[in-house]
Amino acid sequence: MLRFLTAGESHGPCLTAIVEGLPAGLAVDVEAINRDLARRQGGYGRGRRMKIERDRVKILGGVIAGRTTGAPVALRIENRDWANWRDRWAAGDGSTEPSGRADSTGLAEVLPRLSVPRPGHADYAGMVKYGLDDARPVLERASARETAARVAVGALAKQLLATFDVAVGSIVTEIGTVVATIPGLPPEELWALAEESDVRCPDEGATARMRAVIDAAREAGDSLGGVFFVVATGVPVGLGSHVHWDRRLDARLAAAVMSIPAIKGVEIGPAFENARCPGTQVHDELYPDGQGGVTRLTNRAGGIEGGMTNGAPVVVRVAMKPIPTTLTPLRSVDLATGEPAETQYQRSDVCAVPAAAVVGEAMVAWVLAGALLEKLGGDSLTEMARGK
Ligand code: EPS
Repeated sequence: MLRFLTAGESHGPCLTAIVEGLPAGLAVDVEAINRDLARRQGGYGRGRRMKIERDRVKILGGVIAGRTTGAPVALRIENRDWANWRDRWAAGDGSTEPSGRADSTGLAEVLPRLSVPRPGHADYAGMVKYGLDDARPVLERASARETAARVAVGALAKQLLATFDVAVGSIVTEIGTVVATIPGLPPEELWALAEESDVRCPDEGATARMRAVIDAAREAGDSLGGVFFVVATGVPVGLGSHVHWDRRLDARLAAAVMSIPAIKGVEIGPAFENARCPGTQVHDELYPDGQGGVTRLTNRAGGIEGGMTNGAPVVVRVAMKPIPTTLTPLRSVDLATGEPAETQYQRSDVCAVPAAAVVGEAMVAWVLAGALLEKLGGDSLTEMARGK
């Protein structure tokens, strides 16, 4: 079983991930991981934090002489911003000892207490759930900073998939009210065009309009969400299974992608459009491919039928809500007094849809790598290849 855990706070010393279950013998390209980390940091609409960070991964276990050994892989990404926080965070003595203050976190002595939850953020439910009078510990872990660790993990999954000719990429198709027109090109060509756009959009005109609405949102002290696609190509038939709910690959993909902060909608293929059409216009008809197999002219199923991959590209469309931290205050309640209050601004991004698309790639790659490993079996890459 392939699994991973992450740990680390947004303004703590580092993010850590442990990946367990990778087969032995996978050549690990650290610079390819770093390239994905840089892609996630990019995107028009990011805030000042991204000027501080320069995410790079350190591998601390599970890889010897450039190859996985089958042991857990330990990854670390440092937070450069920690240098600006450690004194405040650790009560001035550089340690992580409690400050001795008699509130629920021990932090407020050195950091102002955040008692006004931001609507749309984890603040309110997290404070109530964990019995805190300060949102700081909640936002530290709810922060999308954690997704840097996921991108590093996902990059390992991509490297495993690549050895089986599976590729994963993403494009952004909407930011705010701007909807791109996507040229009818193969996924790889769309990905290459998206790489040239600082909003990850393969439509040049829409890229300019997306930048303009992000500028307008920044001016207005607001934030923007959007829509992106993650597509996987070269996926063999039969990953996942129809036989049990938790083995259905569409369900597993939806859960993984929905777990990315601010993601509120996940669609496989044009699912909502399909829901408005009769079945004869929806289902992808099969034709003999002339070599004893089948082919199709359409992919409205998004590459998944009956909870299994069907050999067509896996297409996942994702909706991201606008970031809940806005310069323009929203109405809330000060939980310290019970009185009405306005949210206080915390430094944040205006729009992180292009970054979320890269995180989406990581989560899709992760699920596909796990399903491939289940299908092929094996403790080493050689054994996996034998199962093909
Ligand atoms: C985030 C707030 C911002 C973002 C952050 C997510 O950070 P800060 O509070 O330090 O300005 O930049 O995203 C990242 C740090 C990242 O690496 O993606 C939040 O509140 O979720």
